[in-house]
Amino acid sequence: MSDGTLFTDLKARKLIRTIVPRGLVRSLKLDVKLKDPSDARELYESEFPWGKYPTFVGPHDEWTLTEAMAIDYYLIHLSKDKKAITHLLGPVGDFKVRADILRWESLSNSDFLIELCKLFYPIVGIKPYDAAEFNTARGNIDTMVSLYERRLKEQQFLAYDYHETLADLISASVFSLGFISIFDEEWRSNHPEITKWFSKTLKSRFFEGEFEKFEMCKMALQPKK
Ligand SMILES: N[C@@H](CCC(=O)N[C@@H](CS)C(=O)NCC(=O)O)C(=O)O
Repeated sequence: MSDGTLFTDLKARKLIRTIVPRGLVRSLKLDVKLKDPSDARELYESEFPWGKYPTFVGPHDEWTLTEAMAIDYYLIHLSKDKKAITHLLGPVGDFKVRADILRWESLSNSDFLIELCKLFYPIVGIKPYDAAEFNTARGNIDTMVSLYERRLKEQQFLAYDYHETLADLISASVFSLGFISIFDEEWRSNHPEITKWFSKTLKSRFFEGEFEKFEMCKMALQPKK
């Protein structure tokens, strides 16, 4: 009996919040099935009417989970590798580090990704271009980028100086959307700490199968007007 099913994006739709859970299932060798929601429409409609990814169904279908951060947390605890658990979630009892991990996870998974999508969608033509909205989002991104930058000038990774944690995995997966679209060569030369951190984090063993062929944009892509 498997430990459950992760409903994730198996069709390369660039659904950012699905990257980390998939990487965790692979790298931690979890006994969790991976399924695309399009292969389980009825179940998805009855159990997950909000229709977002990722979602998780426990063994025997007796319980479900939504929200990427909660799913990541649960998947990590399915691992038998105790060292990997503290590596990703912080040392047991160190509430300061653990709170900091949650802080960066949340900023990246919510505010930062939402603003980034306001730039990305008109670039790929998913949403119409609105100059005021685009410029506001650009300003918000710059403000939030400065928070990551300030932290990464002080230490190698966001929440822990010595190695990546779940905070870095979630944040780097969100930044990947920026690096394929707007964080171009010029931006990268102005943000060396973030670029170095991103390249290092992408090589994390917990991203198994996710970023093998990743390419950053040369020039920032422009919105379709
Ligand atoms: N609050 C949810 C948001 C999930 C979410 O919006 N996922 C996006 C992918 S990153 C999605 O399902 N998009 C497809 C859609 O909205 O149809 C979480 O943190 O997991």
